[in-house]
This record gives sequence, C-alpha cells and structure tokens, in this order.
Amino acid sequence: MLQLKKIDVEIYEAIKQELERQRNSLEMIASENFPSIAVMEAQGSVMGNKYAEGYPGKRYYGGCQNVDVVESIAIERAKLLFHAEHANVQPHSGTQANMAVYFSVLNPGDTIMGMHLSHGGHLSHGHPMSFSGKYYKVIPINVTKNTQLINYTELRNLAKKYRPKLIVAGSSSYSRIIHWDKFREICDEINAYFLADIAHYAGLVAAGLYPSPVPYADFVTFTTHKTMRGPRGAIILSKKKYAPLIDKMMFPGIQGGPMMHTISAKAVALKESMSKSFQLYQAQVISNARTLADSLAKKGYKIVSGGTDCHMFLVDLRSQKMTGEQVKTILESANITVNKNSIPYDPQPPAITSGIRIGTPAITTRGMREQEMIKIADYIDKLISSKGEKKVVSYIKGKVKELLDKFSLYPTLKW
Ligand code: DSN
Repeated sequence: MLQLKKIDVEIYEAIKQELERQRNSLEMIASENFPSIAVMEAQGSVMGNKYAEGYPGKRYYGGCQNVDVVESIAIERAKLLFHAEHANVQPHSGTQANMAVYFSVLNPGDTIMGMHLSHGGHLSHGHPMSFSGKYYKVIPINVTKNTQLINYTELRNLAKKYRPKLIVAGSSSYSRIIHWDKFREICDEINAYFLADIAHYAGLVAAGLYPSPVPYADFVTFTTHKTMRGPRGAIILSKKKYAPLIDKMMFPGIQGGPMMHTISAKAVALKESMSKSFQLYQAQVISNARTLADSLAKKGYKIVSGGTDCHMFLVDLRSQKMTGEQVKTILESANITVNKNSIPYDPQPPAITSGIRIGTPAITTRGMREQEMIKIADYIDKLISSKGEKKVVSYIKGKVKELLDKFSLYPTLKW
C-alpha cells in the first residue's frame, strides 16, 4: 500500500487503524463478517472503473465484454445456489433491493405489512423514517408478548383485516425460523405479493441450514456481506414472470451504473458459498450462536424468545437493570463489539434500548468454536456484572487479546 501511504497519509492511517481494530476486537455485530482476500481483490479491482448501464449483452456503453462475463457468471451462480428462476445482482444495498421490489409492484399509498423494527424487522420494511414508511401505508407485524415469536393466526387475521398488497417477511434480529410457507398461504388468501428479505439468513439458506423462502416468495432479497461473507451489496431473486419488471426498476428505475467491481466480488463469494467448507462454516456459526446463548442463559441472562435457530440472538438486559447502550459501551471498552438493539415491546427508546444483539458470523470466520463461546460468555458476564469496573475491564481486555491472538485475521495483509 505504498502508493496510498505516499499520496494520502490520512486515509492510509485510518485504514491501517481499522485493520488493527478489526484484528484486535471480538467482532460480534450479527451483520458483519470478514470476506476472503479473493473477494476483496475482486472488489478492489479495475472492474470499478467501468460504466456498464444495462445488462449483459444489452449495455449502453462500449467495452463491456469483460464485465458481461462477470455479471453473467454472478447471475448464473446466484440462480444455481438458491434454485431461483431469476437473479438481479446489481443492487448496491439491501434497502435498494427492497426498494426495487416495492417500486416494481406497488403504487404510493398502497398498504404493506412488515415486521416492526423492534420485533425483528428492518427500516426498509415500513419504518416511518424510511422511504418505505413514507410511501406506503404500513401495518406492522409484532411478535406475541409472552413467546416473542410470530403468531401466524394473528398474522392471518391482521392480513385479512387490512388486505395489504404486499407482505414482507424477514428480519434483522428475529432469531427463530420464519415459516415462509405460512406467509405464502396468507398472501394467497388475500392475493398479496410476498417478499422475503433474507439479508441476515442468506448464508445459512445457501448452506441448507435455514429454510429457503425461494419456493414460496415472489421476491427474495438479500445482502451479500453478512452471513454470505461477500462484498457489501445485495441481490434480488424472483420468479421468472417478474424478471422484466425487476430488471427495469433496478436500472434505469432506481440505479444508474452497476458497481462492476462489487458484482465481480459477489460472483467470487457465490462460488465460495458452493463449497463444502462454506457449509461447515455455517453449521459452526449456528452451533456457536447456540452455545453462546445457552452459556449466557445459564448465567441468568434472558435470551429473547429463549434461544436461537440462526447466527444471532438478542439479550434482554432488564433483569440486569442495564440498558443496551450501557452494555454496548462497557463491552466495547474491553474490545468486544456488539450493537444495542430494541427488544420486542421495548420500554426504552431506540437510542437507548433494553437489549444487545450478538452474532457469531465474524468470530466463526476467525476459527472460533464452542469452547471459545463459553469463554466469551464468561467475559461478557464479568463485564456486565461489574458494571464496567475499571479493574475488570482491564483484566477482560487482556483475556480478549489472548483469545484473539490465537485466531489471526488476514495474516498476509500488510499495511
Ligand atoms: N444494519 C443491518 C443490521 O445490522 O442488521 C441491517 O441493514
């Protein structure tokens, strides 16, 4: 990286510090991961220099022969991996993927149903601050108070009452299996479109470890950088009959030139996702999340819904008399990175919250297994129980460093 250091030392230093931060933290934000060097090479390649509005074989610019190869491969791999009829690999983000779906089949003012943000959903599922909550009339889906699970009977009643034109299922913090078939049945009863947003679960779905919505949903969107362990970006899968609508809405509807460097990296990540080692990795991600949740539960922590079927879970901190904001800050002081997260029916506002979300994709990429999860639960408990007492923070920080030193991150990357 000598060029960057010479030309822009401020940016060089910030990137170098970020690499060190990633190396020296227990990264447990459920939506983050460490892609392979191959993915990052493709992402940082000359493909980013090319304008390629349009689709393979139908571009508005000359010189697209190489980007056509890459995008066609990415499309075919996405279809093969998820058994989908159609794939659009151009969305820059998960929100833009969802926007393309909404804009393809809805008009402003139409009614949609989606999981409420504090009940697992995402901003783009109809939050009032998001375009999705401003353009559409939103009926939020809440989990049941005592089980903290989706109640499909209540969902059906709500859908029949409000008759949304589209139902979006999928989440950022619902740790249990979502029954896509039941969503499909309900959508069929009211003649609604069904969008499944599997941004969080995509890697698990690709590995066959979480149910696939592809047979049931009209549209499936997912990001490529969470459990998929690829570059930042997203993909839309759909039934073939919606292909022209989605493609036209993606470009020229809501995006201009596709990011061909990112699409190259998506193709690489999709290839990696087809390997046996990816399957084993995803199985370990789930086993680690379960071990960590169980270990914390044994120490008296309340896990929202009682456990997890995926790569993440929420901890309800109300019995510890602490907020998500406080605990996030205490953990961070010992180099454990999580995010504060609203829990269902949270009495605290979103900037404070009563919970934290914990995810295992990134630490599993580093090679950690069940025995490390038991240790991490112990570190988290000691930090929370001491309410961030200086001596304890300093002791656990040392323990975290000891642990991280055994699981190097990007050892060949020199900055
Ligand atoms: N911000 C992502 C997450 O953390 O789940 C969702 O977009």
